[in-house]
Amino acid sequence: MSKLYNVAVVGATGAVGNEMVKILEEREFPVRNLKLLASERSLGKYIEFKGENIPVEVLSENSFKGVEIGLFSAGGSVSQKYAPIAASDGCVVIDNTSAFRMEPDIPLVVPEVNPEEIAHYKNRGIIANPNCSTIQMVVVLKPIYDAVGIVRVVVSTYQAVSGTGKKAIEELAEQTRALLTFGEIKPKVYPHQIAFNCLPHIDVFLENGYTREEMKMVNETKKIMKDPNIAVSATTVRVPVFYGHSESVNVETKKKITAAEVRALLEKAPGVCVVDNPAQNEYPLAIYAAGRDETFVGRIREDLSIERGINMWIVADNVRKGAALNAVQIAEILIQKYL
Ligand code: 25A
Ligand code: L14
Repeated sequence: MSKLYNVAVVGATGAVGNEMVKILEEREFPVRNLKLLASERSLGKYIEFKGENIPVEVLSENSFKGVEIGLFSAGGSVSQKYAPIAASDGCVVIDNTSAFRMEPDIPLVVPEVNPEEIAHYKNRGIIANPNCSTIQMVVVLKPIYDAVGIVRVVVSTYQAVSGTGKKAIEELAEQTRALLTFGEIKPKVYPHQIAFNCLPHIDVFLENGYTREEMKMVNETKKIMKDPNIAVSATTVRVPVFYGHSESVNVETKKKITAAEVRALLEKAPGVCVVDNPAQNEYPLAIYAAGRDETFVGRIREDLSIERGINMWIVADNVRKGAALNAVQIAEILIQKYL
């Protein structure tokens, strides 16, 4: 019989943690024992895994004895504190927060792009899962980069509220209901009304005028693609969508490539699904990407304003490929090759 692993999900009752549990079951990850961890607020809750109701336990320093793989998604401060504790107990941490992503000795991995980096989990026992908007973009950029090189990327995002977690999903639903029934709304999670609105503001503003979400896209793209010379300019926008981030991406390539050539490249690319048939009104849409594993790309066309430019529309389920699925894919490679 093949080997089974003791797995812990930290933040199991959250939007991403819940999806991690589902994906472990769906993909038949070889789990011996599944430990569900969250804060005291979740005590008394159960989550179903393979037909069994598993009680949620309160995260503590002793949670990781005998655990081999820890999937973390409970926020940056939880990871800062508990990922090193887990690692010192011999648990390999796959961390969904931004806590460790830019640390040079911690691998930042998208399996379709840089799976070989997983080997460096040995440095600190931690592998970082990139930002959701970055993951879906680099999955599409990589084949283009390998074929013709990339000089510059200009991206604007249209991000779903599920990226912020459960409270934000509830906030969009409540505001929508209230506004349609002439009720009052009181923004809590976001600084302004999100229903029927777009907010050019994700994560906090930095001194350079960009948000931290925008700078994650800049810095993480360079690290994952292993090319500090790729210029990236990002504007990240929250839109009233529950699941699925959309992105308008403009790429300036080193060598000329046509739209047809890009389409042909992406049709063969792992994890990518080309949906590009404007004559039939077919292009990627968040409502169809939700619940799916692929990164969808369409509206592929040449940029008429420069010599070597391509425009695309890229959509993926931010909670799956953007977070939980990517983490489980990393875990799959980890056990196949290293554990
Ligand atoms: O701002 P931060 O700290 O960086 O956190 C960012 C948030 O983004 C989500 C996740 O939200 C996180 O809290 N997230 C993290 N990584 C992500 C990624 N890659 C990501 N989102 C997208 N992509 P979430 O609400 O979906 O999930 C939070 C989970 O973490 C557990 N948790 C929180 N603090 C913890 C902790 N676990 C251990 N120790 C801690 N200190 C959290 O469990 C959940 O599993 P919980 O028990 O705290 O919450 C269970 C339910 O309670 C509600 N709730 C949340 N906060 C409060 C609350 N109720 C009352 N008061 C609150 N303050 C939630 O609805 C939740 O369902
Ligand atoms: O850095 O609120 O992975 O949509 C990505 C989603 C931070 C929060 C990250 C959101 C998160 C963000």
